[in-house]
Amino acid sequence: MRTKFLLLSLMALLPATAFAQDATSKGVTVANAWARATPGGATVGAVFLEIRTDKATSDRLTGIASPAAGRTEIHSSSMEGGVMKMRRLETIDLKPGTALVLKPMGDHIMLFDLKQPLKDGDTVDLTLNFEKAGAIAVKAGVAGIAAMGPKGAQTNSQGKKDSMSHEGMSHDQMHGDMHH
Ligand SMILES: [Cu+2]
Repeated sequence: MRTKFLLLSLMALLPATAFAQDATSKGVTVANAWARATPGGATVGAVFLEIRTDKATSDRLTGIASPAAGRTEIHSSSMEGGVMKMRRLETIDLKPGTALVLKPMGDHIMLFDLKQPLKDGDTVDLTLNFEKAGAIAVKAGVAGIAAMGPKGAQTNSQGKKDSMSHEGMSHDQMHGDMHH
């Protein structure tokens, strides 16, 4: 309890621009959560983050919830014959001592039926549910529409677009008939 109180106190001292909040439960840490801003009218968004496990911890991500969205899904991306394909994952197994990095072009979390567009500078509340670690809540900072990483860690701040990203293409095109 004491540690938790101390952490909360420290977090309160962080400037509002420091979005990334790590959260840990039973050897599972969720870190660097961020989302991309959505174009006007879009009702689908994407969230990226890292899930790390301690050396002695194995677990399974079983679901994600967000008050910002009607529904969330975990997706994997892979190139098949030069085409980016997405597949819904029901769960993700976490091996001991690993860091699973969800990122653009890779695995990601989709937010469907967004209550409102995600705007640069907003934060999105997320709760990740794990089989053993239980619920871990984090806040995802919303970065620019073409961002390739969280704020403060952007590698292509020039807004260089990757042709495979969700943006520039509707999610229906991107995901084919896999949802709804
Ligand atoms: Cu997707």
